[in-house]
Amino acid sequence: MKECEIFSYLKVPCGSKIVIRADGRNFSTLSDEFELERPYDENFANLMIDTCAEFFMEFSPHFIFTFSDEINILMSEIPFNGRVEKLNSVFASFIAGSFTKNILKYSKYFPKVDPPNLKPVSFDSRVIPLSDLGVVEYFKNRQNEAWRNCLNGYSYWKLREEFGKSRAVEILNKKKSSELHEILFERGLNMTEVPSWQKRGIGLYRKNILIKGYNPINKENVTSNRLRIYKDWELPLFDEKFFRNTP
Ligand SMILES: Nc1nc2c(ncn2[C@@H]2O[C@H](COP(=O)(O)OP(=O)(O)OP(=O)(O)O)[C@@H](O)[C@H]2O)c(=O)[nH]1
Ligand SMILES: [Mg+2]
Repeated sequence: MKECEIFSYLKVPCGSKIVIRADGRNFSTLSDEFELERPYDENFANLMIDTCAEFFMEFSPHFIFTFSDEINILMSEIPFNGRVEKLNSVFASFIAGSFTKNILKYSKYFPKVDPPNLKPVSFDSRVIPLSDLGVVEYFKNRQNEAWRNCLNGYSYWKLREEFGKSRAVEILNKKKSSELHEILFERGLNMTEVPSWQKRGIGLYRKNILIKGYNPINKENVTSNRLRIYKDWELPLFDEKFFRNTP
């Protein structure tokens, strides 16, 4: 029957890098059930980041970019012999398991969550093979999506407070981004003051961090460099230089 497992032969093209994009299933419902702050909830962002960090420790990717309920993972060394079925199923299940476990850590911030009755969360996953240039374009594109999401999210929730759901959707229909800025500005929100992580997303990568210590033998303070997983809440706009300099 092995010959019936036709998709198990599907592999990532030789020599290419890949991005795996995982996305939370039905997180609009989850955000209502957890009563997340709108449009952004910092505890939810931390929960996503802890999940990304756990993934980093397990699979050593090159870079992770997350915003909203999506996680973009850049791998240059590809495990499972590049088998697409393995990559999608193992990564999505690891992320879902880690996220579900980490909810317990944050449950005090989500009073509506009842740990014994917690429903398992699931993520979908897709594999995207990319060239070096394609990697930069891909992440620029996702960062633009984070920005659109941010502008639309603030506009929608501001208008919804004032006019209710259907009228807010009607007003927002086909508005240009300059008009959205205007709508928000008139209501006292200047987008330049919105935190960077909401506009540009959050990145995880390895970074040399200076560690201060004390050498008891020489009785002197010492410093050393260690490669640590760095959680970047202040990402720049992505460009080639960013990906060249990320270790
Ligand atoms: N309130 C709140 N909601 C969030 C936050 N981050 C993500 N979300 C929710 O997550 C959803 C993510 O969008 P989608 O992935 O398109 O929606 P989905 O319901 O997960 O749909 P599928 O991915 O197709 O299953 C948003 O629509 C929000 O409802 C947050 O910080 N606060
Ligand atoms: Mg989703």
